[in-house]
Amino acid sequence: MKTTTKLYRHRWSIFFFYLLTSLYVQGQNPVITHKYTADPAALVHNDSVYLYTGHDEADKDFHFYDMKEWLVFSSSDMVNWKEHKVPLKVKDFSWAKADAWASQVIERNGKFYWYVTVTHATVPGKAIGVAVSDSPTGPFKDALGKALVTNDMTKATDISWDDLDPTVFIDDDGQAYLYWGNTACYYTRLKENMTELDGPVHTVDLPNFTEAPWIHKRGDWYYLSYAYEFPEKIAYAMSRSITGPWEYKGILNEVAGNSNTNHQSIIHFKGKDYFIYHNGSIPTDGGSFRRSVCIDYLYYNEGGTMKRVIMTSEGIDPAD
Ligand code: FUB
Repeated sequence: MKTTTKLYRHRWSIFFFYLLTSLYVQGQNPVITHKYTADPAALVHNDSVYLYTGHDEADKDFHFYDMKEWLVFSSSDMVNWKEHKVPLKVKDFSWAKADAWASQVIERNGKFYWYVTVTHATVPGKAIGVAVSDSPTGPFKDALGKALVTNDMTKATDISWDDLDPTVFIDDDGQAYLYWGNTACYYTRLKENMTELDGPVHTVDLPNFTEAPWIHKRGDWYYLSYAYEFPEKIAYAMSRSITGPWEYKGILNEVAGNSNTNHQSIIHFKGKDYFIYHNGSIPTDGGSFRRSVCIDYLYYNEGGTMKRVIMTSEGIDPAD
């Protein structure tokens, strides 16, 4: 074969190799790299996933949280994420003074309710607020003009930061529940309007509960996952009822590299299950106060228990 023909074929093979590799989109962890993102809460709505996060803005020499706003990203495959305009800030709550900490959005009757942690301006300690929007990407506005939960309403611990990390779940009969807490895990019912508590505040007894409760349901099982010990692992309990009794099932995820918090969100999307969390793995300044959201697969055992999550750098393939 002539040398020119060989060269010609060689060039075409290189061209096809690059074409094929560029068509194959692979995920990566962390999934967002241009900003530090923390405390993921994912919502599946109309064939898309909306990923709500906090925004870590601490300087690398500042060793605590600096969080003033929340962010929202959307995706139809969980690999390619579109960032939307900043949908909510601490300053949107006139009664709050700081700390856009962990949150969750849920949809009811075409409205999107965003339950957030902030520091209250006048009642000492953390508080839970709720914002509302007609769209999953906002704009959101304070739904109440005051806090939904303040530190003086809960008495299971003496600390002032036990009213944080809200998670919301609507049961099959339409009853909504709010879970939250730090060192004590609290829950109560919400009224149908989603902006008023409906009855007393209860506690759930869970081994080494730190914070970050997340409720999800699969089949007939309810799951309550949560941050366990400190530095945090994620553990979980299962129940046949949203109000318990909860049976502790063990560790679901190990300490997430280079971050003392882990904060999980669990969803089912397009036939697969996902474990969404944060770590401090962005080189070289990532860490406990400069965190980044990651996504890995979640698998169940027969009988409904969950397999230990394997955290990866590669992340997931595009969902289809
Ligand atoms: O992001 C601030 C706090 O760190 C959250 O509220 C906790 O869940 C932990 O991730």
